[in-house]
Amino acid sequence: MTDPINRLRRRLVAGGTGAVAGLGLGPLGRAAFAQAATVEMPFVNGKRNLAAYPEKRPLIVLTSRPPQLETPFEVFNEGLLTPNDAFFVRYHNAGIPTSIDGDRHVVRIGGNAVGKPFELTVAELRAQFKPIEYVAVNQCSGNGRGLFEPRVTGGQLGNGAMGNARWVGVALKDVLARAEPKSSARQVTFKGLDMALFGGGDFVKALDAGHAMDGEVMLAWQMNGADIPMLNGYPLKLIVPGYYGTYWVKHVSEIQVIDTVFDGFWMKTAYRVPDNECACVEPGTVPAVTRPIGRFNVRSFITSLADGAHVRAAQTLVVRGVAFDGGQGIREVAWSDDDGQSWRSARLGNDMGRYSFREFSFGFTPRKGNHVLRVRAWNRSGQSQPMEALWQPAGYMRNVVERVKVLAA
Ligand SMILES: Nc1nc2c(c(=O)[nH]1)N[C@H]1C(S)=C(S)[C@@H](COP(=O)(O)O)O[C@H]1N2
Ligand SMILES: [Mo]
Repeated sequence: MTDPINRLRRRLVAGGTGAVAGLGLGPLGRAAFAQAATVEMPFVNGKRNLAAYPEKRPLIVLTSRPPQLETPFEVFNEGLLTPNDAFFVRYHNAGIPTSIDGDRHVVRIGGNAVGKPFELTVAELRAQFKPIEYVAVNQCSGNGRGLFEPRVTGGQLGNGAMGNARWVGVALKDVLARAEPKSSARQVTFKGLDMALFGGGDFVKALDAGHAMDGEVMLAWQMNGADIPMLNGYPLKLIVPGYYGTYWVKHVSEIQVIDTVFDGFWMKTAYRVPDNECACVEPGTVPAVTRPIGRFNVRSFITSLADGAHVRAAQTLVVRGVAFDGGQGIREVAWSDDDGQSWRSARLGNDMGRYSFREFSFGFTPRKGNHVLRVRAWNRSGQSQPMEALWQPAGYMRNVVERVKVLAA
């Protein structure tokens, strides 16, 4: 990983062979890449290759250009923080950066609603502002999209388009303050280094000005104690805790404070949900009115048992999992071994903050035969998960109470 000439210079594609031959491809990664292992996702047309991209262990490949990689679900049982080399990757446009000088990378701050536009390097950003730190889940709006019935178009993902990490950076509010925002400021837009090569427009996202300046939205350079991996947004990534990953702009290079509501494609047309309480519509129909997607709803997953697991009868098993929501924090997790007819409380683990995965566990002593385990979480404002999946045409915000079938013998 270390380049003797320039410590922070990262390259994605090394050499001219055309192969994905980046630095940091460990021996495990190289082997798996050569073998082209596959996995079967739990839906029709779910066969996927596993491949190790630079700085990544073998991950589930949804598309290779641009890379869209999903985390194999068993990784979430390794610990509450998702390792950087297993964290999912999502891009929209094929023109992704392959070489960035992390210290000299420049961020421009301007727009028609600031008094003093300026620019600075990431090295200056690190030196001149007070660092902040917290743990937060990043989750793609389409996490679990492949599981919708009826099926919807878009990336057919399982539930591995999420991850939990410790982020270090500076409060966006502090950086914007230096540009002297005017009282006319309505929104703040964010653009990264990646480019649209085939139409669709560069990926630009916007937050309301008040949200952008809430003191929590962060410009981060560190993820789980290390530089952010290239594919996850090196050297600077916008962290919008509690909000879907679409706002977590990678390789941030341009920030604009504007006096209008931004109407670029990725806000006005894409990443919108039905504008109602459930963000859902009758399956097969189209919403009349939409709004930009916002905070996560409540989710919970068993991580220690895969669907279809075989276990020992009459022996107590400690079942573990994770729950999270859009930032209220998890108050309770209940579990059922009879497909949701009766429920008991699970134990909650350490609280790593209201934006983090919250661990839960419970003891389960199965009788011989088949069982359907389900877990359901509530957040501190009493919001929970639906027993049957809510539906919307874009396949966003899936948060049904999951089922894990277990056979005890
Ligand atoms: N520059 C840039 N940032 C981006 C995107 C992108 O296409 N380009 N995709 C967004 C979406 S939809 C998601 S889900 C997250 C995924 O973050 P990750 O790739 O680090 O996991 O990045 C977001 N930030
Ligand atoms: Mo996403």
